[in-house]
Amino acid sequence: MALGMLVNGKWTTDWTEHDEKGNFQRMQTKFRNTVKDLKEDDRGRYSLYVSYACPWAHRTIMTYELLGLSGFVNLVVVEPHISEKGWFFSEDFADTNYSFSFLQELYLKHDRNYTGRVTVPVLWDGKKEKIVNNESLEIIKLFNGIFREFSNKKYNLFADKNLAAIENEIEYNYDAINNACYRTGFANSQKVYESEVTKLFRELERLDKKLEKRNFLIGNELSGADLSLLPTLLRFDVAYHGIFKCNLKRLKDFKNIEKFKDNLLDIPEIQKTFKSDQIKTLYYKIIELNPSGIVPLGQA
Ligand SMILES: N[C@@H](CCC(=O)N[C@@H](CS)C(=O)NCC(=O)O)C(=O)O
Repeated sequence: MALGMLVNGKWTTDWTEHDEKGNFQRMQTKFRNTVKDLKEDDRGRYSLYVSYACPWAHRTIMTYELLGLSGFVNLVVVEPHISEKGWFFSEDFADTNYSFSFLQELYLKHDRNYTGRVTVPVLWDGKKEKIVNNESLEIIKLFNGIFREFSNKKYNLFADKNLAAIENEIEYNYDAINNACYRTGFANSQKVYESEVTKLFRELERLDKKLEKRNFLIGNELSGADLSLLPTLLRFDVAYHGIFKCNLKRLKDFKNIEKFKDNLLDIPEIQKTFKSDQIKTLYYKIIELNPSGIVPLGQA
């Protein structure tokens, strides 16, 4: 199964995210709007469409849970793997807003001539019936920002005093680790793969050293920087080590990273979002990488 996208409202699988040298280049998300004011009346107006398996969506789910937004924003979860027509719903993973069968229907409800990828996460405005935003980092900032008034205010993931440091850390780790795993896994040539995997493990060594004497990436408290990195760490031994060939070592071999990951997983709101079976299913059903679609039984 090749990943598809919508072109002028029609589904096509005839596209690629690779350049001519075999490098993986992720297409930018299209919806980058914001929510300008929010009232008690807006309870139930917005929905967050996610997959527990997707690392970018996972950041938004963790933020949603940590801030206790479940009474205010609906959570809609897709099946944990991508069909020929993209993300889909089922009886167990139902679209509680429109009973759609495919996520692409939501994008088409926003714009019936939409051109672009059909990705999660999506923040949906059920009143205007429009997509607000489909970029994970912007969604978590909206949750921690304007939605904060309706949250439990237990965490401030983007504290003003640390904002620049948090943003820099997220940007650095995105390129060095989060997306580096994808560049390794989707490399289309031996040369690109070897170069990417080597760079990735160099960055993991650096991270392991950095975490030697600290529990959080920035300051002494949980921040958006930790939440942005964690989904990749949680997928590493479960999926990336095998399917993406990120296998110079296991993540377990990096003692400080492992401790950092385990400490974060001890937070109950984070623990409940970690669904390793759904993660394995998503990645091992990428037919381009695993033609049989067989999902391994073991845990790494
Ligand atoms: N930059 C986006 C990336 C989102 C993304 O790539 N999501 C993937 C799942 S891990 C997706 O929905 N892929 C489906 C597709 O491309 O067809 C974000 O951070 O929100």
